[in-house]
Order: sequence, then structure tokens, then C-alpha cells
Amino acid sequence: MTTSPATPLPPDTLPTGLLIAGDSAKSASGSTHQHIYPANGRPNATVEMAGATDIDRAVRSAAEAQREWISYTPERRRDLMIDLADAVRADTELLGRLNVHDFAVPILMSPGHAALAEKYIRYYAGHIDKANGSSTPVSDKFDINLIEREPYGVVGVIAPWNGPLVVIGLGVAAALAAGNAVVLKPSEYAPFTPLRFGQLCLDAGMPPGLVNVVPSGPEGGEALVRHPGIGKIHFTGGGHTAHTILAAAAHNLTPVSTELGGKSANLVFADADLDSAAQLAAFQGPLGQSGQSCACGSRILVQNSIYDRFMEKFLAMVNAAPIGDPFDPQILVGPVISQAATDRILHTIDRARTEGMGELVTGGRRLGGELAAGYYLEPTVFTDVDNRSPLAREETFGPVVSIMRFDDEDQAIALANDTTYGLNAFIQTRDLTRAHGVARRLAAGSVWINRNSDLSPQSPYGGYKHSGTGRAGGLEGLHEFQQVKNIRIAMP
Ligand code: TXE
Repeated sequence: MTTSPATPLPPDTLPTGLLIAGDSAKSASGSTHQHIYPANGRPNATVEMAGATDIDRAVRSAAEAQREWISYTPERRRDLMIDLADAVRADTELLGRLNVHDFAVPILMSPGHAALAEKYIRYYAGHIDKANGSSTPVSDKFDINLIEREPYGVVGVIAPWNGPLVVIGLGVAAALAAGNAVVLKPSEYAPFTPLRFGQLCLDAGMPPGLVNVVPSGPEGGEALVRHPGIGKIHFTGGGHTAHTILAAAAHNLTPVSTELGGKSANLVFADADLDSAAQLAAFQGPLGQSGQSCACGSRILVQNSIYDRFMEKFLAMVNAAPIGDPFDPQILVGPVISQAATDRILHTIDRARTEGMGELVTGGRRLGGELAAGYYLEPTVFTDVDNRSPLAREETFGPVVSIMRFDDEDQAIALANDTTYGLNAFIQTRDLTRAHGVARRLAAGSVWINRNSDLSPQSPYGGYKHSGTGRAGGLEGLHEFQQVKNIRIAMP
């Protein structure tokens, strides 16, 4: 960890052009977005925004590059992805700083996003010359019956602002390893690290156009989803947007995999190590990325017999967390993404208070003083929250968590599963027999026992219910970007 605060990059060094066919370009429509730095509310840079014309050029360029990419031997594609992983590793410090400019994630965590992307790229590189199809015997016993996995061609990857490098690992790396080209559409709120990543793909020797990076808002996203040259869409973002995307994708019957929001439960049992359970609940809850994570443990369920002891430890950790300049390596909590997010989250807090959805025991306000120009909110905790209330049912996507109590396992599981989401669940207990039994009864795509949600390339990640469809990561994540063909040969 660096000791001296990492310094912000000079604004004129931030990448702002569309990256299409290996060149940086201005938006054909002249559309731009003034990127605001969340830590001070001031413009970072003016970024080109892709429109339909740019998207069409990006898709056509990707199709041409994909034909070249798939003509390479598996070993050559593998080696190029390893070179890309090496390039990302060498660029970790710069990517870490760009990530702070993107969405003000503290520099303490930011390089970790680049390191995670590198792990996924390296993991999927290893699949390229090993992933294969299969053959199975059929009724005419001398026939050769092959089951093959083929790329879609051009895949559209739509990324949220709160972890573009993570989505590049989960989505772009798998899509490339599966033999596709990618049109990556980052959020207008986090364009810098994706654009830098696109440049690293070129530096690693990948064909220009294999990865085109076209920041834009809904307009460019809609054009991408509707483009007839797109074989598959991988969307990471909110549920509301997913509905819009699925409707648009129906236009061409384009398949879509989705990684959506969550309202994940964190179950703290009486036999848990309360210090580590409190630390995990604090960081996985209101502190990590200021709660702006799909994996946020935003509902903390605590067994009654240890409630007071746990809450004392938990609130002490929440209230002691250093908040401030995300470029300061001592800072754990940064701002939320925008003024709009600030207003939305404060409205959620005020409504919860006035409508009695729970008791506010800490936080609830915007921070002033030297932080007044940024979008800083106090980590906020409500206790005795009614699980039927909007506070417990709607994703807040901010530094706000709900505490609930339970007596026994069945009650905890019923509370945890009583949600329209199903992305993650967390279990704190020393009794691993209990942990495994409870994990099997939780409706969630990922269950973390006595640990936080550290993603690993070997594991599939994705949600049950309204938290998404399909999986990213692991072998399942590779298969998401392949289509299956059966070839059957009659032998003479
Ligand atoms: O999402 P938005 P945000 C979820 C997280 C939260 C959301 C926050 O839970 O719900 O993402 O990210 C583009 N057609 N996850 O605010 O607004 C938009 O430009 C096509 C879950 O960014 O849905 C952006 O690039 N595209 C995840 C992207 O969609 C459109 C982990 C997401 O925007 C569009 C991280 C349209 N009509 C965050 N409208 C997980 N499960 O792993 C917008 N976009």
C-alpha cells in the first residue's frame, strides 16, 4: 500500500475519445458528457458519447476483427490474452488512479479492481487451448456425433459505473476467450478505465477492433442492444434498465445475460466470532464502496442472544471508518457517485424515518465542511427494520443498511429469502454443519460463509430471481459467450 497519497492525474491525461477500430474518435453526433468527479463535484473531463452511428461503426469493426481473431490458432489467442494480462498487471497503478477518477472508489481498494481483472484475463486465457466440445454415441452406431461450442461473433458488454474493471474481467475476458469480438459500452459515469483497457488490448497486439470501447448513456446502449450485428448482450446494471434492455433485445431476439442488483442478507449467528462478524458486516455493508456494490450486505440479520454485543462492535466500526479524499490511502469510505444519487439516498433515509420503517441509530446526513463539495453521506444504520418496508425491499445502492433480529435458523432463512432479489448471502457462524445446511436453503447465487464477497475467476457469479439471469465467471461464464452446434456424420 502506498504511504503518500496517490495524486490525481492531470485532467488532460484522462482518456476521453471513443475507441473504435484501434483509433480514438469523436462522437459522430458531437454528443459529449461532462464527467463530474464525485469527491468534489467538479468536472474531470469532457468525454465523447457514442450514438447510433458510432455504435454501428464499432460493431462492423468488431465483426471484421473477430474473423481475424478466430483465424488465429488457440495457442496464439491464448498467448495474446496472457500478454494482455501482463499489460494490465504492469498498468495497475495507472488503472487504479483512473478508477478513482471514474467513480471515486478509494485508492486503498482501487488497484484491487485492476488486479481482479487481470486474474480473470489470465484465467480465461488458460481455457482457450483447453476448452472443447464433446462427442457422444448415437443410435446409428457408426455415425460420428459432435457437440461443438462456437462463438457468437460480436458480443455487446454493457457495464455499470461501479466496477468497470470487474465487469471487464467477468464479461470481456470470457467473451474474448470464447472467440468473440467485444463492443464494450461503459457507463457515462465511468469511462476512463474501460478506455484505458481498450488501449491495453491494442498494446498487447490484439487486432484493432477486437475490443471497441464506446462510452455512452442509454442512447448508445439502446443502439447497441438493437444492432442486428450483435450476437449476444451481457448486461450488468440495475433491474429497471434490464427490463428496458430485454424489451429492446426482443427486437432481434438477441440473447441477453444479466447481472443485476441485490438486497443481500448477512446472517450473524450467536456462535459467530463477533469481532470478525462485525468487521465483515461493516465493510460488506455501509462502508465498502459506500454501499454502492451489488454484493452489499444491506440487510444484517442478528440472532437475539448476541444482538447487543454485536451491535456495540458493529456501530463502533461503522462510526470509526475514515471518510474523505479517495486519493488518500488512509481513507476507507469515499463519496457516492452523483448529486442525483445523493438526493435519492437522502430521500430513502428521510422516508424511512418519517414512515417508521426502522430506527435510525447512526448517520443519515450529508457530510459538510471540507467535504461539502463532494457527494459524501454518513454511513447509515437503521435497526428493527420491517422486512416488508421499502427500506428492506428496494436496493438503496448507498451507505445504508437495515438491521433485523431473529431467534432461530428457520426464522433467519425465512427473513433472508423474503426478497425479490437473490444475488448474495452471508453467514457468520463457527458451526460449519449449520452453515452448510443454511447455505443450501438460501435463495442466492453466491453464499459467503465467514468471508466477504471476494470474487474468484474459478467461480460462477450471478443471481437468483430479480438479481439476474445467467452466470459470469468460471466455466459457466465462458459458456455464456458460446453457442452450441451438433454435427453428425454418417460413416460409409
Ligand atoms: O446501472 P444502470 P448503474 C447493479 C447495481 C445497481 C446498478 C448500478 O446493483 O443496481 O448496477 O449501476 C447502461 N439500453 N450492479 O447505475 O443505470 C448505462 O449507460 C442500454 C450489479 O450504472 O442500470 C450503463 O452503462 N444500456 C452488478 C449500464 O446500462 C443502458 C455489479 C448500467 O446502468 C440503458 C455492479 C438502455 N436503455 C452493479 N440505460 C452485478 N450483479 O455483478 C442505461 N444503460
